[in-house]
Amino acid sequence: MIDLYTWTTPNGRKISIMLEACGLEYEVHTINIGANEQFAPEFLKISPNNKIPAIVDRDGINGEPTSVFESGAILLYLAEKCGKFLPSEPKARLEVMEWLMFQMGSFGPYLGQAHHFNMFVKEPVPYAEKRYQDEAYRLWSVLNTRLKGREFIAGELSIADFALYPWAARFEFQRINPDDYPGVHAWMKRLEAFDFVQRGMQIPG
Ligand SMILES: N[C@@H](CCC(=O)N[C@@H](CS)C(=O)NCC(=O)O)C(=O)O
Repeated sequence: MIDLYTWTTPNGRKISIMLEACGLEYEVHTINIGANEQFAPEFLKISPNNKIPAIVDRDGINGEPTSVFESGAILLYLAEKCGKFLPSEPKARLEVMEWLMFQMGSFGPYLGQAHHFNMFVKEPVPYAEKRYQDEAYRLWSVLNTRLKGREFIAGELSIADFALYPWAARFEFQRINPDDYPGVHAWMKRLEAFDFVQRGMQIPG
């Protein structure tokens, strides 16, 4: 059994999609980041950077409870645990790692800033709005180029797809029209067709 600490955001949904795809049993614990629950001392013990997602695998390393924070680390941990969605062949594995890190370092942090300055800021900040909007267009173009003629981001369906999809799915916050990025749009539809992706995207309900 895995305890999943999460909220209704793309980073949380990467992990619920992965848990659903692996068919692992898990219990959802909501951490309402709007109510500052991420700063509770009990949560900081498993997620020292006060962010969701985090997991505790009750039957983890050496059969002992194992906590993991940072969504990229969690995806890698779960891929190793369930033996799926991360190839062992070195070249294929490297490609998955590259696109997973692209998500962790760019197609997430910068899009998160676009969400903030487009949707949640109290006073508009035109410089920041433009900076992150331009970066959103650029990042979607990078993803679009990569996905042209490919079914998934790196060979077979992988944790890199699960990391990228929930961020792409928030395209409205990024003022993106997916029709302008046909490679990404077709890939999103492919991902959306998986029932485990649909279930993962509903967590927490
Ligand atoms: N690099 C982290 C980022 C996680 C993250 O930014 N989580 C946000 C929600 S999507 C959060 O918990 N924010 C609460 C806060 O910053 O106080 C990861 O990928 O796990």
